[in-house]
Amino acid sequence: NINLKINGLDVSAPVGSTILEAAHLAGIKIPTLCYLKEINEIGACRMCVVEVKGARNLVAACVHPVNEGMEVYTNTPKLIESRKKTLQLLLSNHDKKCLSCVRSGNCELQQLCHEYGVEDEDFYEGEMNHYELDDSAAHMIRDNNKCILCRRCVAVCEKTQGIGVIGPNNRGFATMIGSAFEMGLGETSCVSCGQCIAACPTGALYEKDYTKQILEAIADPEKYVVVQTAPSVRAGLGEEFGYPMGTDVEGKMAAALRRIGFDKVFDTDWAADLTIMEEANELLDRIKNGGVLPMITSCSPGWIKYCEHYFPDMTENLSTCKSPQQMFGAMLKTYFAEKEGIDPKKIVSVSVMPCTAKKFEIGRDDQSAAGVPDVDIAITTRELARLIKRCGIEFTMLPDEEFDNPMGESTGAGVIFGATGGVMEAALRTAVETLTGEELANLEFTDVRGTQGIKEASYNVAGMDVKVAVASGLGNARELLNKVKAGEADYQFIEIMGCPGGCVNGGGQPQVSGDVRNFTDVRGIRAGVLYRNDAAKTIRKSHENPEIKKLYEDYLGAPGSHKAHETLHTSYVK
Ligand code: HC1
Ligand code: SF4
Repeated sequence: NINLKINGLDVSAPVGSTILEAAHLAGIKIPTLCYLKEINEIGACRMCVVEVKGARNLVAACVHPVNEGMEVYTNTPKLIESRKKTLQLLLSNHDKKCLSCVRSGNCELQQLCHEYGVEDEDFYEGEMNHYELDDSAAHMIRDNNKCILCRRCVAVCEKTQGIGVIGPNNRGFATMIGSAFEMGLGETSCVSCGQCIAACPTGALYEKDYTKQILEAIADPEKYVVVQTAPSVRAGLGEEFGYPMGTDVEGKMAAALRRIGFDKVFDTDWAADLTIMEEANELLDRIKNGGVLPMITSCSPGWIKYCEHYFPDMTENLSTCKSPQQMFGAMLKTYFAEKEGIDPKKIVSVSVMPCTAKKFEIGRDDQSAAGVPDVDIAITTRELARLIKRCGIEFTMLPDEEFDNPMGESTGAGVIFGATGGVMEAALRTAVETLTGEELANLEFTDVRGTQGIKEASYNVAGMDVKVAVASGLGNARELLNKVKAGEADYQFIEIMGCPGGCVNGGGQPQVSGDVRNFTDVRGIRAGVLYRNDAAKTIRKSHENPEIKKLYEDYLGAPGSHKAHETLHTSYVK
């Protein structure tokens, strides 16, 4: 360890720590803005400056390593004045429409201005840039008038996702973040993952909001409006209402949706169980009949788009299963509509997702089982929180309520879909029991759990070696797929999720500010909600879901049947 003094306090920190990390260990917060741990460590914004005894200039704590005997000061008047000036300079070229800003209340720039007493927003008056909004992508808006050039989005897109469709254009005062040749984001190979939104400290990046359309549909007596909620929404939504990260708000969420006025409050988890039935069947079929292996999961639309753009020769490896969101919509407008005698054209199918790519997925081809789109509106967890607040619902005072039946019934296998490795574990629970014909002694496949970017495991099932791999975050996916292509691995089944950690860390989840994110295992804490939810269920295997069994008996026949193929499977473009 290295011993140093921070603000006169003795501090000991591991070798290689930065001043920022050492201060954190000692309970001292140094403000940051451009810094994202392991993603954007460029020391550019100057918010984290500190004084080091003997050093001539102020140093950036986020990148400066600690040395033995170092004396650091983090909150002298000089530093506070310097940070204030930095903020004033940022504001001098910032569209300060804070009242209506989507990030008002959790904007990191606003928070710092507040903390540093920046009372004169127009201190440096002068020329300002004016940019057109970029609304060309299906899922998001880019508003460069609120961009502070921190480059967090650029780094996430490039490093974490390995995509790199945004970067700085021009120089000096004219510098702006955008795509090459100033193309609209929608014209690039952006995969709609929304990880850039999650990384943005201000209101420069945000999802396309469809809350208004939902309220209009609900108010229309001609419409039958049904909502489904993704596994991960219950693991994140509470953060918007002051609950600590890691709180399961499933019951309150169902109650809130009912009070908003949806005709049925259903659960994507039900469709996740259905996905497992179809996907496990497809896997066993490919293994037995010489189909293309490894088979790769297809629930994450950011991943699907990535595969189509960057690994077009591997689209045959993708499972043909629609995602649970789309399977849900398909069954809603066919099975449920027929059963209840409702015209599918009158149904408005709404999904709440931790994901922005789901907004893109609903418009894909071959996603309309009843001749109308399976899902009409996909909103994020953040939009749902907005909707709840706009409807005057006191979330914390709500009772816990249940989902409606039949499409609200789910098993523990369905809920773990939201964590990396969860789809794999759910599929294994069903595939192994189908292969062996015996009940699993232990249904927790812990090798595929955890937040590592790439995981591998091998299981001996009925005398056969089944090799599997799991990757989350598209940079990790690329690494894994290159291994497969180079013949260095012979998996039969791979799970890939577009966002690092899986859906719990999706681009549509509640914003987590940089200073929290840098020192918190957000993915692990939210995933914990799903694993506890699973462990508390009496039924934990998809093939034992009574409502799914009934769906097959009454409507689909068997997994992989003609009808199942017509409604629940899809195709890809190369
Ligand atoms: Fe996901 Fe899925 S788990 S993709 O990560 O397969 O978004 O939560 O809804 O569709 O079920 C997201 C989450 C979600 C689908 C399921
Ligand atoms: Fe990059 Fe994803 Fe943002 Fe698109 S949505 S610009 S792929 S980080």
